[in-house]
Amino acid sequence: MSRFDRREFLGSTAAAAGMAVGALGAGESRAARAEFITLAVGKGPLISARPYDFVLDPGHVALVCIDMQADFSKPGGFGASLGNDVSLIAPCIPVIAKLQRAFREHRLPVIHTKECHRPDLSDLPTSKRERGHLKLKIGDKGPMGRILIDGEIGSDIIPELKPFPDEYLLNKPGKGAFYATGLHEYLKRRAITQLIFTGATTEVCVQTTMREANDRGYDCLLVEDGTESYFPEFKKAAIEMIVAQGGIVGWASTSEKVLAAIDALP
Ligand code: C5J
Repeated sequence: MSRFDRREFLGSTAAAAGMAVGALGAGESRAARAEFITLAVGKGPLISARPYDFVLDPGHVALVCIDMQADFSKPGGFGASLGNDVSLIAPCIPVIAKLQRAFREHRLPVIHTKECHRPDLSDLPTSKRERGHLKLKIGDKGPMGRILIDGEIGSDIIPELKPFPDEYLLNKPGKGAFYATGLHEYLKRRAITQLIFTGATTEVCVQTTMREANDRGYDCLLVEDGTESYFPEFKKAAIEMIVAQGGIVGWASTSEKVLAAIDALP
């Protein structure tokens, strides 16, 4: 999205900015109106981050919690069927819980994703089902129900991070949360332009979704202690890839710094 398109994007969606536009005269050019919107919505507390500070825009930010499902963090699920030590996901759980509390306290949106498939497997490509020659494949019955199938215990978000009834919970058949979902439309309708990322696993679904979001014009920040991988070295590398080259995919910071900025909000 070009700089001008981005302004158009903000201009077309920003509810708060709509009030700002109202302050402009009817004769103002579209470009002037867009510039005014950018200034109007671009202010907020700074999050100390890499590669440089991130300006939090409280009217247009959401917390995104990727795939915090039993299937990825508890024994007997998809993560375990792939041969992973799922206990490695545990450290990010209390961190995400804290961030969720802070966002809810400030009435900021919290979004949850679940990687899962329909019970009839109609949204599961054969390539995904067959990959890895696993003993327990997607759709097979495991100790937490059918692996990675919507409605089964394994595919549920873990109780510690259970979505509130009014929060957006989306099912995604792929690694990225924008593929075959209504996420982009949901965010545009709500004028959300900044995404604070948490979840599992860092270099698969979190990074894929961040890249998809980045290409769609969102400013993305990854909370380093709010995400985990089965491979600590992949987590580290993914974070470096995100912030390299001037933040080619986005920003990275810690929950402490994000919480400090949220706490500074009125
Ligand atoms: C994986 C995910 N690792 N949520 N999914 O297959 O990262």
